[in-house]
Amino acid sequence: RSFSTSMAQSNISFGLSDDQLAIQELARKFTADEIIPVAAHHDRTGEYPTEIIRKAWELGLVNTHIPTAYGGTGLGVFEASLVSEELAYGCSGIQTAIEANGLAEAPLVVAANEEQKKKYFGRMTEEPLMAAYCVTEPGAGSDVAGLQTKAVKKGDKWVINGQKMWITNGGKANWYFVLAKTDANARTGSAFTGFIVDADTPGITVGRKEQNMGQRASDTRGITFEDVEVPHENVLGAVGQGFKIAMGAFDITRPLVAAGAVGLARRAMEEATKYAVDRKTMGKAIIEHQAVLFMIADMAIGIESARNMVYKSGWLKDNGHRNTWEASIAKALASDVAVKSASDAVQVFGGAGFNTEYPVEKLYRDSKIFQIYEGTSQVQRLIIGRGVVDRLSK
Ligand code: CS8
Ligand code: FAD
Repeated sequence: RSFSTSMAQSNISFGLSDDQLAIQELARKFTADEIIPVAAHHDRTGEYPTEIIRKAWELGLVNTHIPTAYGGTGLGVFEASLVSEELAYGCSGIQTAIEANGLAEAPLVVAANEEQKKKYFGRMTEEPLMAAYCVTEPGAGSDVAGLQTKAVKKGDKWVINGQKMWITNGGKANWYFVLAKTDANARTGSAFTGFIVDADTPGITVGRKEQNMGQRASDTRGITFEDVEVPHENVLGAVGQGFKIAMGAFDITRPLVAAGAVGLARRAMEEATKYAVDRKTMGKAIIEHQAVLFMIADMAIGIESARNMVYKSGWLKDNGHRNTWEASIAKALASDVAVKSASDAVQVFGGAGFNTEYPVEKLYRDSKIFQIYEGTSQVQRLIIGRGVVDRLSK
């Protein structure tokens, strides 16, 4: 049997182009010069990394999804994943603060009209501003369909009432993407509407910065909306399309959150390997004890596999294919790899792993959130499992 296309001629490639290598190198150098030296400080103090974000913004490492027509770098999900992995290698808290802009912008990539793009993307590329994605509420996180924030139409305005919780960049954002219920009787796919809301609109109250276990440089807050008036022109897509727009945004950002988890895992592997080469017990370097070497090998297995899923899910999206299933696989796998690799890195360091003078306890604390935000590991498995059933029933 003969095939019309050989593997060499097909469009599958595991090599990065010169441009992709240059983007990766830019992000790697920025991380080494600007993030790694101050990551422990931001972790200890919880100080927001304003200056680092400004420098990253100047280099085009922030707002990577904004098309060139609006002053952005117009990177694909694939290229953006190269940036996320590098930034998270330095500090996944700082990377999360940066990537949360991309998350707020993703619903606009999915559904904004020309005027909205000019106004809100334009703003983000003119100044180093932040934005936030407001979906989760105190009573509904995994169950987005259960959220209670409501928007009611009054004349040519919408009035929003409700509470959002755990919002990254909540206290720093210039504008928010807000998902609110607009039709109590409709089915999920048409019951919600997405709005762009300027952060200085009267009726918005931003809560205190939450004290989190890890990623402490990132700013996480509750936000209350009380009779917040939003002009109809700030409705994203059509009224009733909000749930699908909010989910469509995850198709762009879950591969990038997964890339961040890969970056953290790679840092854990490298720190653990360097330590294991130096540290001696029972007459040899601990890396020569197979029990230790195998922990490092497992980290490499996880990192390589997870990165390949990041690349595949990004590539699918950039080439116009639905990638929801692959994005969930990438997110679930990479999060588990990050948590396991960070935990094992602490193990390799022994007592020093438990101490704040050494780098791996931060990785351990930072890693856990990857299994929770952007959809918990259980929610990813729900999407993946449903996908398996759907595929088999076709
Ligand atoms: O509720 C869904 C879910 O994904 N839950 C998890 C929520 C989540 O991930 N939250 C993260 C918040 S943001 C965050 O944490 C930021 S972290 C900090 C920043 C980091 C840096 C980036 C669910 C559980 C998967 C599904 O819910 P259901 O209620 O079961 O709805 P469905 O029946 O699946 O879907 C309803 C309709 O929507 C359509 N749909 C679903 N997914 C998609 C996508 N694209 C387009 N449309 C979609 N991906 C679905 O087809 C249904 O449409 P119908 O017309 O009704 O058939
Ligand atoms: P719950 O939904 O109450 O889940 C509790 C537990 O039950 C979890 O283990 C979950 O997996 C499990 N569970 C729930 N439902 C099911 C099910 N059907 N099957 C199996 N298991 C299930 N949200 C935003 O909108 N914007 C942000 O910028 C943002 N940033 C965040 C930053 C941080 C630091 C944190 C902590 C959260 C952030 N979130 C944000 C919210 C985050 O997405 C939610 O916390 C997450 O989706 C889980 O929701 P929940 O906390 O309500 O947990």
